[in-house]
Amino acid sequence: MNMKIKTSHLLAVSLATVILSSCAGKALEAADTPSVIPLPEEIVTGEGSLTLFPDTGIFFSEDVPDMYRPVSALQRLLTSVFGERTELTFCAGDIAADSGEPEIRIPGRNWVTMALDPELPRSGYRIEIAPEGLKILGGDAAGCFYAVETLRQLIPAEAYVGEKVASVTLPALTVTDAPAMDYRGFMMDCARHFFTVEEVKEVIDIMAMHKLNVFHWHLTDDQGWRIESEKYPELVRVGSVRKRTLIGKDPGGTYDENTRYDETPHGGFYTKEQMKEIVDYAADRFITVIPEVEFPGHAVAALASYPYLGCTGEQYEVRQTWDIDDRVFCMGKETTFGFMEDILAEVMEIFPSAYIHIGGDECPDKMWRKCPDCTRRMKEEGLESFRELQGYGVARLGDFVESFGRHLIGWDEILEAGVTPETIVMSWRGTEGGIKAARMGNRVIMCPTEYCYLDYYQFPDTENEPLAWGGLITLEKAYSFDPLSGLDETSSRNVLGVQANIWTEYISTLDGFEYMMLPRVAAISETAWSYGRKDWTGFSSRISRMYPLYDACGYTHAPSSRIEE
Ligand code: TNX
Repeated sequence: MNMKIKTSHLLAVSLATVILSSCAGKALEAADTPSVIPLPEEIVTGEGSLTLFPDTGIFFSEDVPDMYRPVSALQRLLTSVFGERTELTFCAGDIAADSGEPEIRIPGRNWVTMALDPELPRSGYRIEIAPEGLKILGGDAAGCFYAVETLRQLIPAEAYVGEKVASVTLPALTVTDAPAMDYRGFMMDCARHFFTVEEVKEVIDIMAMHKLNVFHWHLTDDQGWRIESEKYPELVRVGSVRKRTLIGKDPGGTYDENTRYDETPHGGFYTKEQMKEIVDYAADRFITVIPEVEFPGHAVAALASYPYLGCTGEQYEVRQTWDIDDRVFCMGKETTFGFMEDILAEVMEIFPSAYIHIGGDECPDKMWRKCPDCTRRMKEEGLESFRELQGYGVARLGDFVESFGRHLIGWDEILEAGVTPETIVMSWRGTEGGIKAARMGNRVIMCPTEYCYLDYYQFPDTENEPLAWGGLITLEKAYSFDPLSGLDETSSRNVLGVQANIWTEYISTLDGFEYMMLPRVAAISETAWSYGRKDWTGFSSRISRMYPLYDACGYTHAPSSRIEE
């Protein structure tokens, strides 16, 4: 037996046990019918129940790569229920091959056992709750982590607020689960409005609660550049701050003396350390961060910082209004590519993700048409249209990113100019682009505006809602999304998964952001995790059990009463 716990620690453990168990507190009992979002593959109820106490220990099999992540997650979960717990509640050792039980037992302690089961799929897990104990088995460490997130929902929400908990009783049951889709994404726009590291972390927590695993971080746009760069300090000094912010609805370019602005400058950026901190925080929750650097459109903040990056060299201001801007990166001058390659190299050093997002959306060619450098480039390269010029630029950066062993992701506009087979297409203007790309053999992420744009209104009576971009995506509408519709089995395999997006033109606070995210992100997460077993009636009853959990965690969400209307 390979015991990693020392006798002195054992003594400390039992002392801690005595202290903790002598504290009074509420005794909670979970509902008999568990309610979990996203819907697990199978829940089988058993006989009897299990009661967890404040001294619940965590016994985990050692020598499993990354196991410390789900173990820490479980420790955090138990702490949020029972209050501060001693580190000494951990114990690493062998799990007996025959029984699957820890080979040691400390009398008087209840244990959650966490181990791998090679029979389970990647990211899959099984939770076995029985009167004898609680066992978490994962196909890998990620699977164990998702089991912890399910356990969070099996515990009554009252456990996470108020008075200390003395015990939690859970009905005996077995949950068997695995994700249907590998890519379960969420995009946060931190360019239009800046959110602090702590706020971004809370959004990542909400993602983890819903078993999402890719955080697409929109970091640059016309209205702000948020990435600290050693080589290009003006990006932060100039590009990260706008003078003022449009208040109210964007009138579509017809601004006059009646247009209202908040005259307070708005800005912010992330240092390299902060971005790495986010990468690590997300990794602990099995979430990959994919950074997005917009190119060649949505570039005004970059051009304001370094005017030579534009076609005319004019000095611009960081943009203060929304919508599409004509001022984009010059595609003729070599300096543009030098800049983008330097930035991408810095970005790839911070973000270890296999994919790097290059934007590519909404890029007008008005400046290129008048630019001698751009037209010369077209002649030299034999390019017949301005879209081909955009394709040329994206392909160059694609080669650069590939030379680092990474792949490019772009919004579906990049299809118009031709893409390499390695490029991943993010389909946002409907699913047509995604369908076309998947049929071509490219990998695809589906996030059409119609279902996945959570910056759109969620209730039809928009006058009573915080100002939003427009559109209407009710919870039911978001839930009804079928990302594989229109695809045969072969091309369906190219769909990596789905993503919800929140753009922040009209969202300036974390509360406002969470209001748009919750509960609709739960619907998108169920499409990604539970594809093939979705059922709106079941979801609409299960979602009502999420509100107390959101409240207990301090997350703002849309009101449930209006959703049930
Ligand atoms: C379109 S989606 C955009 C964003 C806006 C969003 C508002 C995409 C690739 N581009 O720049 O913020 O609509 O919903």
